[in-house]
Amino acid sequence: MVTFLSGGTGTPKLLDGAAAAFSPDETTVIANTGDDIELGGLFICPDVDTLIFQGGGILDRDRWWGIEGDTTRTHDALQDIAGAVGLEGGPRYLPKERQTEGRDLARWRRFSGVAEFMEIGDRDRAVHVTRTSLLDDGHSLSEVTAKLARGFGLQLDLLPMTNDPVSSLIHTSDGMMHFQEFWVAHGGEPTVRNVEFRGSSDAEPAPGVLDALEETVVIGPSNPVTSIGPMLSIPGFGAALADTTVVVVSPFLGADAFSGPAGKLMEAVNAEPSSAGLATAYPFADAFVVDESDDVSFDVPVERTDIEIDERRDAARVCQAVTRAIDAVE
Ligand code: FO1
Repeated sequence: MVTFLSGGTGTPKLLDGAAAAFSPDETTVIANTGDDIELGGLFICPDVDTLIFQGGGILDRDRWWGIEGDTTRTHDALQDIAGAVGLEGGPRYLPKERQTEGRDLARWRRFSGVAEFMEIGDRDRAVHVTRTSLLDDGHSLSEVTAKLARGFGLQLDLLPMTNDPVSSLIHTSDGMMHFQEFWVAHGGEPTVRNVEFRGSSDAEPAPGVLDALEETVVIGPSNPVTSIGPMLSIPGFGAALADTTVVVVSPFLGADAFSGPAGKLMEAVNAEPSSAGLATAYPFADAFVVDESDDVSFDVPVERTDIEIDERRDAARVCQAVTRAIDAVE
């Protein structure tokens, strides 16, 4: 049995090759929900959805989010209406008092849908309508995720990290903003001062998460700060990782991260923005997989391979290195 911790791009890419090394029936994936967002009343789980669409074979693999070939008629209509009524585009964070009203899960990540600042495809939106309606009907995020995963034909078990509101808020030189505001609306440009996972101290791991963390854990090449950081901020999560075998796949090729703002965010939390910083981010790691050109050293076993993942065979190669790293520890 193996458990992967996943954000929205790096680890899903690795999972493309996981079946070559781990049986899907014996694989659990715990997904980050810190960058979930409520937009125009719809609850959106970008990392969970990437994993669902990937497992269902319909992921837009150029962008690594959304559904391949999806249309954007509703999204385009929202821009047209906003223009017609004279409302400029851009994120509209709802007033402070509205952030803690209504659906708990949306605390501190609740945005107006006027001129929708994220592009939501039409079929993608249907998933959000379904998820939001099931949540309003009293189902937990775990239950909804399991239903969707089954419906889309996933073989592995997919768990959200928590059923509680944990919101990744980026404190920048331009003020505090939700992760999606920082990343999508501002292109990850503002200078980051601090990263906060609001709500995490009151959050609990979702059902099944602590059991899954008793198995061998693989932290894929995801952003240590905003993809894995929200998980580590939940009480009990880090302690569980300290008690099991953890193999970390580096998301860094030298000082360059594979995707997203990992390097910049590492610096903001005072960790070196390279593989060397992973020892700070993941003090419980028992082994690392790094690029063959990376001369980083750790005081635990290190496996080296070409860790760049463009195709399934690359992912399979990195997964083979993960199995060697597990063997070196267990
Ligand atoms: N990323 C973008 O850069 N622009 C978008 O308009 C956008 C829309 C979007 C809609 C649904 C979804 O599930 C993901 C979406 N993403 C978009 C990706 C997302 O912002 C991040 O890449 C993940 O949250 C990071 O894992």
